[in-house]
Parts: sequence; structure tokens; C-alpha cells
Amino acid sequence: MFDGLTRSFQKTFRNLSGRGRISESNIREAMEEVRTALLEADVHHDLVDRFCNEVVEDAIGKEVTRSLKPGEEMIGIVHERLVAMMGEAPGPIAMVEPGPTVILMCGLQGSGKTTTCGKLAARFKADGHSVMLVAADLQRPAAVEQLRIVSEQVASSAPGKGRVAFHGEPERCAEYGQAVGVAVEVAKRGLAEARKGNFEFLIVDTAGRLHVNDDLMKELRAVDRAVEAHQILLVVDAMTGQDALLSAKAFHEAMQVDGLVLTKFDSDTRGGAALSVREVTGAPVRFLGVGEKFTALEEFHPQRIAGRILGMGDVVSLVEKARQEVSDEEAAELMEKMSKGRLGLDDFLRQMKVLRRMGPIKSLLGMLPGVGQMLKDLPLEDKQLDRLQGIVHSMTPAERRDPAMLERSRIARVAAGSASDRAEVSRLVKQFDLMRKMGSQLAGAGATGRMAAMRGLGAGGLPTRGSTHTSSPKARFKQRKKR
Ligand SMILES: Nc1nc2c(ncn2[C@@H]2O[C@H](COP(=O)(O)OP(=O)(O)OP(=O)(O)O)[C@@H](O)[C@H]2O)c(=O)[nH]1
Ligand SMILES: [Mg+2]
Repeated sequence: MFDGLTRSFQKTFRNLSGRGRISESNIREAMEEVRTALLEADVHHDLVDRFCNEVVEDAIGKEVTRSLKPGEEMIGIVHERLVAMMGEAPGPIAMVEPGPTVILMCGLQGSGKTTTCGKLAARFKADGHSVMLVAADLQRPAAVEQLRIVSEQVASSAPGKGRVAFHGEPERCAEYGQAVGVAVEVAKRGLAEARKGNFEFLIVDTAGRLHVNDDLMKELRAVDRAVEAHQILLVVDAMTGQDALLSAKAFHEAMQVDGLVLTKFDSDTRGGAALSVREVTGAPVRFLGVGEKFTALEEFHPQRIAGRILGMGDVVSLVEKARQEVSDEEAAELMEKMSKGRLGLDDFLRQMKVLRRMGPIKSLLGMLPGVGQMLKDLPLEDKQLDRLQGIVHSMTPAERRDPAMLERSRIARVAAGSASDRAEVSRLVKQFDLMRKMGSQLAGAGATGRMAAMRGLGAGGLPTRGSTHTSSPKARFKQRKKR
């Protein structure tokens, strides 16, 4: 994500920083590079022009040329403008009383509607809410079956206490295209079931088409009228570029959607869609789909995305991602140990396993300021983890707690005991040391503190809206525990 953009922004700022004082033409020159990078990232050219002009105007208005740290000043300005381009985050989905809160999913074929239904259900389940999914996509029996499987998987294997149920009528698919309103009837019955079972959420999956057309819009509007959706979410494939954004715009004009879900963000190396979708479609982005698993759904926070693009890292998203893999108790224990510098090798091993489960490590690298590079060398392959475990198991409990006590003879003993060589044991101790440093950065909010020092970013680029956000991951964590 944003690889090219991040590289060129960093180069630009480095050049500006290297100069001491800069001139207006330096700024214009720098923005030419940024301009090229944005166009390469597939951001719409009108938007690119506006963005670059506004940044230059801001820079002149704020007299960046007189600043002693023009590079840093420029980062602040660009950050602000990037956030403005992406628009405000719409905040969490409001629940209605009495339930169910009805969410209608719509979007082009293959955009990720059904997958996103499952991800939303998993999210609600994790928060302890009950969810019913209804298959109002009757184009193919396989589509109904797909949602049924998704529902069952979320019900049986996603963490959390909420109930997850499914309503589908695959036998009605034969009528689709002949009788008008099959989808409407199924959706209505789903709603009735959800009411009867006191479900807090009803998620309605619908059919997609290759293009926006009248039939589809008619059907979607009829389903909407029948279930009186509280939220219409439009699912958009981030990889499909500007054309997809234009059809999303047409969709929004016909349906007045409440929010967008930008899927396949994990595979969108250019990132242009995330930057321009708000401006092009006029609808706010609410979620990002970042993979195929249930947990691969992130709330959209422009501040954080801008931070990632500018290479400032995104500790908050990383911590949130970790939270989906680690229980609250485990996380509390870890935070406590981190902040007191009492992290041991057993914790290290556990963390490596969590990191491994957390998926493509590359997507995480960019989120950690400074330590991203260090992380690259961590042992995250299954085989490496097994060896690591062997080594740790050959240590005494005291050694695991305090690996610093591992001098030559102890290292030799551990190496012999785990059938590894001394270099391997030493490397593990070194990597652990890095991990400990990384830990104290996270726990001590060193990273967010450093980011906060940058002008205009608030507390480390954290969003100021939303009730659960405070200044450091640790503080936020405590707050979460209280809830
Ligand atoms: N990498 C990645 N793949 C995704 C994401 N979201 C969905 N997919 C994949 O995209 C493909 C299509 O997803 P579906 O959920 O079936 O799409 P749909 O919109 O329901 O498709 P139709 O019902 O045919 O219109 C599947 O292979 C999903 O696994 C995502 O965020 N990241
Ligand atoms: Mg589908």
C-alpha cells in the first residue's frame, strides 16, 4: 500500500530538509515530484492539480521559506491536505432501538460484498452483538450458499460472544429474473426472522452486476424500501482504479449510500483509490478491506492513512490489529511487562507467533515508525519459529526472563540442548533485545509522542473524533478495559 507514494514523499522531504532555508521555487519543484507520484498512484489528475496547488499556497502562506525546518513544516502541511482530500471519518455505525439495525450491502459484481458481510458480522460478534445475515442475492444458488458458509464460519470460529445466524432461500433463485421482487420477499422474511429472534443487526447481501444499470438500482431500491435500511454500504474494489470510482459515483447518485467499503486495499499497491474515492464519489469511506480473512477489516481513519503515506507509521492500527489476535488479558499482561521492561523470551516467542498469525508482515512494516526495518529480520517463518521454540525451551526460567544473563557458557549449553549453534542462540538474544526496544516504544508511547511533536498532527496523528481514542495505545487500552 502506498509504496511508491511513501518513497517519493520521503525523498522530497529529505531534499527539503537538507537545505536549511528554501525558496518558493524549491517548493514548487518539490511538488512536481509529488505530483508525478500521485498520478502514478492513480489519483485523478484534477485532484492532483488541486492538491499540489493547495499545498504550495499553504506553504507560501505559512512562510515555510523562512522556517529553519522547512522539511518538517512541509510534512505538516501535506499531512493536513491529505487528510482533507480523504475527508472526515464518519465514525462508528449507530445502533437503533429497537433493533435490528439494518445494513444493506451493495456494489458491483465481485467487489467483495459477501466477504464484507462476514467481516462485519465478525466485528459485531466480537463486540458481543447478535447478527443475522440474509442472502438477498438470488442471481445464483451458489451466491446464497456462499453467504451461508460465511455465516457458519463466523458463527463457529470468529471470536466473541454474539449470536450469528443466517436466512437464505436458495430454492427461490429459479424465480429470479422472472418474478419481480423475489429478493424483496426474501429480505423481508430475513427482517421478520431477525425481529423474532431479537437480533441487533441485520446484514442484507445483494446481487451485483458488471455495470451500474437500471434493473439493479430498481431492485436495490425496492429491497431498501422493504427493510428500511439504516445504513447502505457501497462496496468498491480498490484495485479497479478510476473507472470503478466513476461507477461508484453513479451508484451513490442512484442510492444515496451512507458509506463506502474499500476492499482489496491489501493488494492495491498504488493507493490512489483510497485517496480519491471520497472526492470522486462524494460518499465517505467507512471501512477498508485488507484481506480475505474475517479480521481483515479496518475502520477508515484519514489521519492514520495520511501518516502511513508519509512514512510516519501507524502504531494505532497495528495495536488494533494485534488486539484482534490477542485476548484483552494477554494484552494487558504484555503492556504491563513492556512498560516495566520485564518482557521475557517466552513473551517474545508468543509475540512472534502472534505476528505470524497477523498475516502478511509486509503490510505491518510500514505501520511501525523506525522499527519497521528491524522487524524485517525477525524469525517469522513456521520453521524458524519451531527452532526458536526449541532454543527457548532449552533455557532455564530465569534465563528466559532475563536473557542478558546468557554469557558464553550458558549460550553453549543452550545451543547443545537445542541442537542449534551458538550463533543462532546469540542472534535470538539480539532479536529479543530489538523486540524489547520496540516494546518500550509502544508501551511508553515513545512513537506516538514523537509523531505528536510534529506540528498540526495532534496526538500522534490520532483521530480526535470517536469516544475510545485517547493519546496513547496504553491509555486507550485501559479505557477499553473499563468499558
Ligand atoms: N485480498 C482481498 N480479497 C478480497 C477482499 N474482499 C473480498 N476479496 C475477495 O474478492 C473476491 C470476491 O468477493 P465476494 O465477497 O464474493 O464479492 P461479491 O461482491 O459478493 O461478488 P458477487 O456476489 O459475485 O457480486 C473473493 O475471492 C474474496 O475473497 C479484500 O479486502 N482483500
Ligand atoms: Mg456476493
